[in-house]
Amino acid sequence: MTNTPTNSRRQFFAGAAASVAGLAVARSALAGLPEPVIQTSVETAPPLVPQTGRPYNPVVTLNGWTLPWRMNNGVKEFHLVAEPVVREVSPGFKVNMWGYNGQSPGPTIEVVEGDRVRIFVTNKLPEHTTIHWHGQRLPSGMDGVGGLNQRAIPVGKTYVYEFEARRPGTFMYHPHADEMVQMAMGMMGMWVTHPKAKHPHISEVDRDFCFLLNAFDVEPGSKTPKVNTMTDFNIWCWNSRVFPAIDTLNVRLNDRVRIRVGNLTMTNHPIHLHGHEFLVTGTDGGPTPPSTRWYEVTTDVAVGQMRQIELIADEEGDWAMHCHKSHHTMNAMGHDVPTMIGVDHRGLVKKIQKVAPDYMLMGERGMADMGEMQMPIPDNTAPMMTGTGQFGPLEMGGMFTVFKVRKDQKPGDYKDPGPYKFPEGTVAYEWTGALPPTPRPAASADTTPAAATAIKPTVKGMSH
Ligand SMILES: [Cu+2]
Repeated sequence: MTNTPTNSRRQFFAGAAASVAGLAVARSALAGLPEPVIQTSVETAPPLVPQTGRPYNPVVTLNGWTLPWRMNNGVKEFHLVAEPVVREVSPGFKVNMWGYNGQSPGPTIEVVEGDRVRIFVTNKLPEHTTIHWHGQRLPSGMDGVGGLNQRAIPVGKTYVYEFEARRPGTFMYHPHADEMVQMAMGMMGMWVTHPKAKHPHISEVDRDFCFLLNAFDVEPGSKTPKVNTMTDFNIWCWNSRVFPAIDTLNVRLNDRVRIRVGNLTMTNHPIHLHGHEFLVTGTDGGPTPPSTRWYEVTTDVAVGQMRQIELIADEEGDWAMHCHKSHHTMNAMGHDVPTMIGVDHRGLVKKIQKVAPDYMLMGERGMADMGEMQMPIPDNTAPMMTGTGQFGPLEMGGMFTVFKVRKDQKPGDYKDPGPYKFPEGTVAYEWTGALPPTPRPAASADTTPAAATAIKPTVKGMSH
């Protein structure tokens, strides 16, 4: 392939003063665009150790992968293909999405601060698209807002983005054309720019994980997300997967661990880790100055934000890591269900079953039965509360996984070590001694509704 002088390309992209020769060179360069790498596996790929370009310590994308590149005359060249894909959100639950290179989310792009990057984007969607490189410093014409910064990429065409990765940090990419539909269909990916040298605010870590928070609205039994949903999504994902299909984060005891999280849903997610405290070492704007950091166990990731957290994994065990909005750790659920706790339903079920033989009553003792019940659900639907641990059902779904800390996990080994072997005498246990008498109120509970006393404001000119 012909090496392209940077100057001619710059002129070509500027669209001004491009000589005929410059155009010819640019065209021949495009003719030799890198072969796209396609990945359809939902497995977490091992870290992609750089074979060319400057060295760095690669990240691991949960249930994802890093896009390989080629070096062309000192420029890192990537090829993204925007296309319809089928994503297995959990076993038995496949969703028609739009994504990149065989997956939603698309592959993670990893570069080094100061790298010159050229990204070819081929549009195989049924409509136009663009890519916005969320959070990057770059020339305005490379920012990817359709209509504002560039023409949208027509169906079947390939556009080229080219810029220098100017600052280290955690970034995202997503379309900025028919954005609501294209993001609702799963078009997004992560971008990590590693520091070019030791950075005073970026520590070297033993494990570096990343994933995106994303959400879909898929009606039970259907396969394609509803694209006009604004906030009422029902499938809460990490990298388009739900518990128990989100891979666990497996680390060695005393590892320094960094976890990078980006939020491309339409609501905030308080991300909570059990058993450890962490520092927020990076935000959308890059690494945080150490004087601004404090320890937390939950950090809120708002819409469009990125957060990097860091910790020393110094407590062995199986530790839950999840969004703390409890309805985000469930799969598709009907929420127009009345609260049944405490309702006396004796005799009711049989009466209803005379007209509706499949009728089941749920919730009179809470909803925990849902975790055990093999209730018939429509085909291609993730169970609402699921997953089984060594002690029974977890009754979880959605944005939940496990942070596994083991002293015998090998350095650099990301494989799931299996369930934690709890040392003798360290698990919550049943009290088998005598119980004190349980105090009960003398009379039955008062079920009279509390009298409501309302004081209506009197506003001149208003009547109720
Ligand atoms: Cu959440």
